[in-house]
Amino acid sequence: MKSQLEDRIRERQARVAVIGLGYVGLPLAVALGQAGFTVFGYDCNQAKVALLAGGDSPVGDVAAAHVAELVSNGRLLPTADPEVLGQAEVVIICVPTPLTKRKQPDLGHMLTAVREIVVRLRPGMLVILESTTYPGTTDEVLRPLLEEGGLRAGEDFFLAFSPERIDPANTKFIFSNTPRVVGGINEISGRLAAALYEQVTPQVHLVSNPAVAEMAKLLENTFRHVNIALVNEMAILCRAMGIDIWEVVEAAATKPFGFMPFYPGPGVGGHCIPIDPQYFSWKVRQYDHHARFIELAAEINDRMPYRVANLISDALNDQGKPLRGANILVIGVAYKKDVTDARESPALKVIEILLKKGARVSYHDPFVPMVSNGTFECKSVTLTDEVLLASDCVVILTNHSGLDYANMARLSRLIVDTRNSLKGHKGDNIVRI
Ligand code: SAJ
Repeated sequence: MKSQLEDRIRERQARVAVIGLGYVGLPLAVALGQAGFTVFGYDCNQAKVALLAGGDSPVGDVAAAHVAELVSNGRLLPTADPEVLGQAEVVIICVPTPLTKRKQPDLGHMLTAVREIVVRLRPGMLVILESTTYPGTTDEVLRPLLEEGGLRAGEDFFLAFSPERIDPANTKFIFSNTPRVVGGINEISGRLAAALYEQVTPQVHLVSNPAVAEMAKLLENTFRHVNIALVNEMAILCRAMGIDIWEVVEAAATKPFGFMPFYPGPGVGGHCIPIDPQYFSWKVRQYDHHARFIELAAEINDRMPYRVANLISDALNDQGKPLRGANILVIGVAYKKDVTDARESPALKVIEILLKKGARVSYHDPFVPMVSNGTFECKSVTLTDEVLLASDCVVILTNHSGLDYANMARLSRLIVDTRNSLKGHKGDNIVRI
């Protein structure tokens, strides 16, 4: 049965609503608008909606010019009014799925979105969840909630899951050239969701149900989480043995098959890698299993900020200086290079630890003008020779492009490099992770 909705999707006439216009939802909304769809961009954040309606972009990887063009030609309609959901034929949920303080899945944003959909759900609508979550969420949580209005999933309306694969600041792999995985609760749901993504991505990989798609996403990110932990542990062991881990990884990476380089760092930040694997380990415990790899990896990655603080303390000690009262200049607080996001950044943990030990900490990050994590709040300082010379220790936590690392190596009394930004530089003042 070729549903009317499938025709409208393939003709790009279907009205689409995207819920959540962050680093996942906005690139999707822009891609759909550029493909010719009319897109309601719904976000509860009025300030963000106003910014978008003014033709600006709150997401670094989305050009304001693209937003402005779509808003002016009526393809993208930013709004904070959930009523628009009732006018859509396809609704895509792209809201955050963080962890609670007890490291358990927090589906609050998603459940709010579902409640706003269910009261406006009409026969023939397609609902797609993109937010990363544990296997079973679409079928066991979304489906019954959406059916509370009396419509039957898979028959009266359609339901699927398709994980986002946005890699912030990645200019090589972007929305329009990254394949999609799609899983519907039944054949028609999968086919409709696949038809939608076929309009905006090069390859759609249709799987048999939402749980496979949910699990594929968790495998993707757990793969990174575990391998980052492996190389962090290797770094600790190599340091104990006086071996340069960076040289080791570079050498191993010459193998053209069966190896993928990961690099040590001050810990794992962002809203995905430190979080998504915890969704999986939480779920498997319901089956009396323990995802030991994930839990061990989290333990290793979570310890890295403390190891960096100890590295700084030991390096100062070698110069006869206590950490207490030392002037520490942090270079980079974003969770990874060339992004403006400091959420879950390990740099915030390192700063918190140093402050608790009595150090005086300032930071420079051209991408992040101010940070606060509840225990401290500070603004980025201008990076000058004077600031470098006045620091007892400079510590590189995020290896942003465009910074003058050679000058830092030259002027710093002591510099701790957790990102190999000083590769090729030598000096007794340089300490590497
Ligand atoms: N990190 C390391 N060593 C590494 C790689 C990363 O310490 O070798 C650290 C980074 O500095 C950062 C954290 O891990 O603090 C996460 O970095 P990331 O690039 O792995 O993760 P995200 O959250 O920026 O983006 C990832 C995507 N990244 C890649 O595929 C390269 C992808 O997994 C997902 O599309 C995205 O998460 C998501 O939204 O799930």
